[in-house]
Amino acid sequence: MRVLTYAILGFLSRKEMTGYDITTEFKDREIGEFWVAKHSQIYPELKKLTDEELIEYKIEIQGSKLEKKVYSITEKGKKVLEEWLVKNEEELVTPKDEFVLKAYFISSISKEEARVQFENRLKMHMIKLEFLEGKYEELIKIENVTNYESDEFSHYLVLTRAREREKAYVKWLEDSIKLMV
Ligand code: FER
Repeated sequence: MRVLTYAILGFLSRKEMTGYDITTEFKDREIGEFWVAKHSQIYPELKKLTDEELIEYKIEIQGSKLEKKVYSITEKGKKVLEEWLVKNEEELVTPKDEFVLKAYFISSISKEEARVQFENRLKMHMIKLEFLEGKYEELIKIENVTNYESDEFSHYLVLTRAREREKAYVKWLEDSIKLMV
C-alpha cells in the first residue's frame, strides 16, 4: 500500500467525498502543508481503491447533466485504515533535507558565503514559523482543542509538531550563524 492510500482512506473515514473534494484538500487545506499529492496521483488511486473494494462510490447528478462520483469507505477499507493506524513503525527514517546536506559540505566555501546561506535559510524558516504561529493562535481559540475527542485534535497534534520543528530549526540556524562570525 502506498501512503496516499491511507490519506484517502483517512479522509473518507470522516465523510463522503468526491475526487475533486480530495484534490482540494491537498491543494488548499492543511494536509497540503505537510503531505504532497498531485491531482494525477489521486484519480488513479481512487480507481485502484475502488477495484480493491476499500472504497465505493455512488453517482450523483449535479445540475442538468453533470455526474459526479461520491466516494465512501467500505468496511474492508476501514479495517485497512485501522490496521495501518495501530501498526508499529519498523524503523525511523530521517526526512531528507537538502539544506542539511549542504551544511555537511559547507566548509568548501568561505565562512562569509556560508553565513549568507545560513542567513537566507533563517529568513525562510522565520517566515514559516510566523505562519505556523498564526495558525496555532487561531487553532487554540477553539474550545477543548487539546481533548482527544475534539474534531481539531489531530490538526492540533500536527500543527504543534510543525511549530516545534521550526522553532528548533530557527535556533539551530541562529546558533550556527554565531559560529560563522
Ligand atoms: C496547518 C498549517 C501548516 C497544519 C500544518 C502545517 C496540520 C504545517 C505542517 C508542517 O510544516 O509540517 O494548518 O495543520
